[in-house]
Amino acid sequence: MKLFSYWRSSAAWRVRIALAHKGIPHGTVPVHLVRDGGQQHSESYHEVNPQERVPALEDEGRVFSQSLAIIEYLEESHPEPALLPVDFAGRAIVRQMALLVACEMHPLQNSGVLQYLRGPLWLGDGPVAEWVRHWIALGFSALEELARRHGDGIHYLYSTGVTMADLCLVPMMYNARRYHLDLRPFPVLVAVDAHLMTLPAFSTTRPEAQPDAE
Ligand SMILES: N[C@@H](CCC(=O)N[C@@H](CS)C(=O)NCC(=O)O)C(=O)O
Repeated sequence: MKLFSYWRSSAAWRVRIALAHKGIPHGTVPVHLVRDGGQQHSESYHEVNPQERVPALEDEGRVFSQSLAIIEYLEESHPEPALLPVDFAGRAIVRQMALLVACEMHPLQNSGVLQYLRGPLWLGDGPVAEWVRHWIALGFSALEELARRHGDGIHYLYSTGVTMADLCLVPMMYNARRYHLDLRPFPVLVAVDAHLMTLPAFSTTRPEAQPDAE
């Protein structure tokens, strides 16, 4: 298995955590999202992922993109340890939380989106950072409430074990800190993030521990 990744990509970090959590051996191919005008736009990477984004996972000659689709693929091909609960309702709640982060929050701060704000829309660094903080805060408000309803309030977003939702939370918390979001309104998320970062699957895959980290 081969993961196309960028050290600071939160979508790629989700997949790195899933691979580590399940103990799946793999190689990593760094794709620098800034250097050379963005290596994701190179001809060779376009062959890997026509969407020109990371992550992508190559397994037995097939390539998959979209972090949550990759994680579901890993879940089905390597069921243990599971990242989804056994009951249907539990699975729906975990996917609800994961999708809230991956589909509602993350796309608004993707590097391509921020470049568009800075470039054609002429926004400076200050307003761009404010844009990122605004959308993270809005998403976190809902996630904090969901975590209170469905989690143990201190260790995990859902129930009493690591799920796909936790894989989405930790990289988003990293982004929130990168953009200096005030995290005081989200004490449950802060506690869960702190606990998850004590687990090797999360800590060993953090951006700074990547071979391509700058
Ligand atoms: N929904 C996608 C998001 C992928 C994505 O936006 N990746 C970013 C890095 S976190 C990227 O490759 N950006 C490069 C670009 O927009 O040119 C997923 O979950 O995999």
